[in-house]
Amino acid sequence: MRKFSSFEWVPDFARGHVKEMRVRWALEEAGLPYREMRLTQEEKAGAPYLQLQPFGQVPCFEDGEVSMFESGAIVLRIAEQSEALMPRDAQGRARTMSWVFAALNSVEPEVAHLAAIDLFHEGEEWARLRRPGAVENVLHRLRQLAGWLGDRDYLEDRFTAGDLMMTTVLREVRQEEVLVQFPTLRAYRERCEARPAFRQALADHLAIYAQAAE
Ligand SMILES: N[C@@H](CCC(=O)N[C@@H](CS)C(=O)NCC(=O)O)C(=O)O
Repeated sequence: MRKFSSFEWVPDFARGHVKEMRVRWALEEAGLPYREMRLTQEEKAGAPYLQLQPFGQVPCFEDGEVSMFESGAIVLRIAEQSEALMPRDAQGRARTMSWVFAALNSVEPEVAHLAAIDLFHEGEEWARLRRPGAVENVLHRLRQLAGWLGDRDYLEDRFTAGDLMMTTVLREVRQEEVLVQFPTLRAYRERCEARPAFRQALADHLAIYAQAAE
């Protein structure tokens, strides 16, 4: 049975955005059954969990054959086992992997930098000075992404793990001043979020915190 880690509690701003969502969504797309390993804040820093995830983060993943960590690597592992996430031909596989890495390495760093400024450093002098440059870097990447996407539904000719990963990164762009400039990316994100697998994953993820509040 496949198993991944999640947190039994996270602050409000993180709900719906914890990186285990990527794994949950991938497993739903693939139609593979799974179990969760819900961690307390103490457990994530404990020696047993650090054997599974050296940085004390979620998600980690086990499937009976491998034990691994890093959401991108885990999603690719699941994609290897499901054509729903990655075509079987060499070119299709290569393009899927390219987009997974593009989301994580080319787009996410800029998005995460701006998010950190707005979520964690609002009002600090350095953040006020840095913010315009950080916004411009996000705009630049999103202009390039929108240019590639054009009027396509997905990054390639069908939905892949690359779209899954890119959507989770675009979900971190919460600045209306940025979003308003990219109607096609907003529509792309919403198209991916409308997939039944995403909706199921999000509902199951949010249910953790609804239970915690009871
Ligand atoms: N690069 C890692 C990042 C994972 C990550 O940032 N996880 C966050 C939750 S979204 C976490 O566990 N934060 C707790 C911590 O860093 O102590 C991945 O993609 O799996």
